[in-house]
Amino acid sequence: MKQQPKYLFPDDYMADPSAHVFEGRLYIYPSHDWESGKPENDNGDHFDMKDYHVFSMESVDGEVIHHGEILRVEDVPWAGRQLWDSDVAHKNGQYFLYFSMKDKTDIFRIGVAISDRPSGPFKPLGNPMDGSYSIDPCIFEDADNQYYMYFGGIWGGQLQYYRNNKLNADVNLPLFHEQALSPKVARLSDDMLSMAEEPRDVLILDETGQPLKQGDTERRFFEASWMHIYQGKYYFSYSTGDTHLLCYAVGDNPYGPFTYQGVILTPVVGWTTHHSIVQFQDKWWLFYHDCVPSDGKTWLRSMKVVELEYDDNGHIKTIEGKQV
Ligand code: FUB
Repeated sequence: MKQQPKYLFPDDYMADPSAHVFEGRLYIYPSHDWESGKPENDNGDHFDMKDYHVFSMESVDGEVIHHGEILRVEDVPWAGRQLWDSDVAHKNGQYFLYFSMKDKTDIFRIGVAISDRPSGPFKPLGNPMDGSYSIDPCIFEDADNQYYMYFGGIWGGQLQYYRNNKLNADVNLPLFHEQALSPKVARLSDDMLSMAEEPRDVLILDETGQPLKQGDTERRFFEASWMHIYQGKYYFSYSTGDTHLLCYAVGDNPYGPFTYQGVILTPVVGWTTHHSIVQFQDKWWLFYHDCVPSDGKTWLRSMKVVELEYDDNGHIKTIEGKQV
């Protein structure tokens, strides 16, 4: 029988869950929401998170183990504020936590922290990754054991202030009829600590092969990149932000281009929507969050899981975000 949505950790507010199978267990790396009292605005100041925690499960039906705190703002030498979405990758017995945080000048960068266990704690490097910017790192290991980092987010995620990977005081969001801003992807170096190449645009195309436009707000990229492979195809999924949808696009390789396919999750209760997709014990799972337990406070989100299904053509069946 299909698994219904369930909350994973009712004791505290956790969001942006990145799920991976490590050492035969399912590990979840969320953001840790709390009531900071910061005003709500389009820069996302109300998402003022100051630490990360990690969770694991032996099975999706089983007990959720809380392994505790794994990294705090004050542990990071270059820290400014706001620990936003993170992800973890495993290579050669080491675990690498990639995290979004503003530096001391209030610019979002991507940091790396290392542990020899998936449950942490993680020790941060002294500086953010060279050339990193914006938010929401997703680390994808391809079948040939190369690792790729997808990242980016507009509005509070600051992606609109960059062109050709450079901060540019003269730019902002494209106009309605112009090509949408693309998320970014770069292959990682062998030691996992830097990008082995300049970040490239992840192009998302419509059904005629044209890049999506900025005004196509129900399909264009906003934030929350995720990548998985299903039946040999590369599924790039993301949030449309201000239209509150989780969508996906399919391509033939990790760089794309990707052709838009449809909606994975309709709007949840709350402003943001953010997810990960993982295969575990012969089923596919969507990890996500909503704000039902906090009565709709968008900065106090709770992580959930629901089974994700494909049809015979490899299309993801749309899930209703507001089901209980
Ligand atoms: O949790 C802070 C930010 O909210 C994430 O980085 C975004 O993707 C959105 O979920």
